[in-house]
Amino acid sequence: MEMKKIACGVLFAAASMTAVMAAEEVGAPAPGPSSAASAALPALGSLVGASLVKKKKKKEVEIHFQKNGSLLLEELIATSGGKYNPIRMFSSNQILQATNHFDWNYVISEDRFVWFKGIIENRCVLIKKFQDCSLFDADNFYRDIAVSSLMSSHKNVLKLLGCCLEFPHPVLVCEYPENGALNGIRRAKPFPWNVRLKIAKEIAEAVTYLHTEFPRTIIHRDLKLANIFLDENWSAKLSSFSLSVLIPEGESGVIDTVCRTSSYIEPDYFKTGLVTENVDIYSLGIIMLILLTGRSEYTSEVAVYLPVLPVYAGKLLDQGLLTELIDPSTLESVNDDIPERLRQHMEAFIELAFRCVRFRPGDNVQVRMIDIARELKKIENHNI
Ligand SMILES: *[C@@H]1O[C@H](CO)[C@@H](O)[C@H](O)[C@H]1NC(C)=O
Ligand SMILES: CC(=O)N[C@H]1CO[C@H](CO)[C@@H](O)[C@@H]1O
Repeated sequence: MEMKKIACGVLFAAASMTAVMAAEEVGAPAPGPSSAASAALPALGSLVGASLVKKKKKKEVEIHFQKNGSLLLEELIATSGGKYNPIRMFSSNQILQATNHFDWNYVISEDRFVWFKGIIENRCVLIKKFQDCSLFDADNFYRDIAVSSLMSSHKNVLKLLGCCLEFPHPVLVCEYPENGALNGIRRAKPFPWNVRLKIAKEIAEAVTYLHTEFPRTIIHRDLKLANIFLDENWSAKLSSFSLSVLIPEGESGVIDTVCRTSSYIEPDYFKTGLVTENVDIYSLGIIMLILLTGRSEYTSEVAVYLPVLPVYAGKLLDQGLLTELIDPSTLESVNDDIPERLRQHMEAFIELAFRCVRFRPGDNVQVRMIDIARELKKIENHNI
């Protein structure tokens, strides 16, 4: 509580200072004690048209900054309970320069956001700009920044370096993941089974942290390949917290709008709007099935909201057709039988994925993300 007061105090002080400065620039009398403003007036009289336009633009930028800054602060306080790190602010000039004015040649990935590769201060960065905003209201933008910042200390989260609030919508600046987004990469570079297993484990660990480490449980709600990046060492980096939801204290879920943003949507949430940890667990199960099978392209609109992949995988598995289920590029050679050890790992992995999507009838045991992370680690350590 004390933290909150102090933080707000600082912000209000900063905001009223900016207000005074903005008023000076257009020559309007500043509210309150006006000695500074009137001292600035004679100088304004001699300004030429061009620089007035420039100043006006500067004023707009400052107003964006001010309003949006206070929204960000509110979001930070809400998500962190008051204990948050300062967020570095980049200027719109830095962003425009780094991306050559949001040049499409700099784009490395795109869905609801456009991700630009840029260089700021001799360092490669990933710059994230929101594109289709119909799904989002202002809270979503600031939540992304606030939760990314909270999560940035985790080694499997795409680190937020800072943001820019001088555009109509915030722009995020993140560390640059050398191997790009997982959705783009799969087709370009097939990667082996152990990497896939590691990605699943690392994402489960990052989400466990999200669910358990903060004053209130936070649900990501948008786990999908497009929101997972890979660094130069193929470490998974979770990103994009704009749809994340805070669960009220003492509750296990909260009703919210159903965001039809992915094919990984948990059926109960889809029906009722109830967001619980299961929403993330389900999506992780789908991600695991995709990693295993290499299949994720849903083409039909209908299929998107049905658990197609679990049903499909279940059928093949019931017929003992593991070889047909798995992505051939996980194996050394297509003709090889799966070695016994590998087969065991894959079966344990798929069993776990089914627990996440709760596909097996009668299997009602509630799992938590931390259990999934532990099981994946066991498989990775050949400890099954
Ligand atoms: C990748 O691994 C190498 C060797 O362990 C390490 O020096 C480097 O910092 C790692 N890169 C990243 C981005 O973590
Ligand atoms: C996301 C968001 O709320 N952005 C706002 C930042 O501030 C400007 C100016 O006040 C608004 O127009 C944007 O909508």
